[in-house]
Amino acid sequence: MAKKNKKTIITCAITGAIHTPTMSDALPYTPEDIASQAIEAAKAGAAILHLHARNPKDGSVSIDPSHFKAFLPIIKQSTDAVINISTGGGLLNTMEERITPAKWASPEMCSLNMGSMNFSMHPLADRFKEWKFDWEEAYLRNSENYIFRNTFRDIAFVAKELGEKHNVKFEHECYDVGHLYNLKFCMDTGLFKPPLFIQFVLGILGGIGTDIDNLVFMKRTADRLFGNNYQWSVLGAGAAEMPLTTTGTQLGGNIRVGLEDSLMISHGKLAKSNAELVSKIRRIIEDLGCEVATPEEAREILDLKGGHKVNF
Ligand code: KMH
Ligand code: ZN
Repeated sequence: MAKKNKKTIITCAITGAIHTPTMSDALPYTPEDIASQAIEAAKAGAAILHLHARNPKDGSVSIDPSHFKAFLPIIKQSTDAVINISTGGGLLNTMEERITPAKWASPEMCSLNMGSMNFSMHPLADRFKEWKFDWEEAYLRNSENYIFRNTFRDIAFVAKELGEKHNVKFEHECYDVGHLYNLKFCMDTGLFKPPLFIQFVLGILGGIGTDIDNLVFMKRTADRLFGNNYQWSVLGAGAAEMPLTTTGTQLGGNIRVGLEDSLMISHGKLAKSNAELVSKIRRIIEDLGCEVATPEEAREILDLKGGHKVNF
């Protein structure tokens, strides 16, 4: 059981690059919707906001800094939450392109994916017959042939461009146990300093599955590799979102929810918003005797240096 009074950091991943507008009317893709859902999620208890951008005309995945510029200042004005910008990009982007928004924004935090892998959403395409926008079906089907490229050289490049030059803290996204060993290797070569913030990502097609055994295996492996030098969080893709984040809380971890990772509030029922997902897990966390960390507490837990100057 989780220790009483342990503060749990909630990350909310607002829109991502997996789901498409046809799948849920709640998925935000205009700057106004991304901003208002992010602000509401922060009010509901999210200390970290993990953000991708989309093209406001059709909801397609965008790494154009102007699309980030359209919502980041609005979010910053209304919340103190830690802004975390994705470096995941879309299916066709190079690593250089993927870090363009973060290089411009210089946020406190960015995602950093810790290994190359298949990363596919193609089975989702068979669930829909009609599409809101033309790009959606091909985007999903093409992911069947997609390699999510995150080589050691790519990782070192991001560490230099964002970590070293912009003092960005990373959310190290680990989709399988091998990614923890990649991270350990990189840490030993001096790329990253503790405390690390590791996101265990379970349930992506191409990564480790959502079994509780796998979460325990990831945590035990990370304990062995990083000892006290890390903080961990867990996300479960799709239907596993609430069950796995509940288990993660019980194991003493931090958690991530949001429409990027799951569109469902409960089995078969679409969530109305990111804030609804945050509110639900917040209630569960509090029922388990834990407290939700404020943004300031999250900064302290993750050793985010004060005085970081963002560029938005
Ligand atoms: N949607 C997550 C499973 C990133 O933004 O860098 C993967 C992700 C990647 O969050
Ligand atoms: Zn993401």
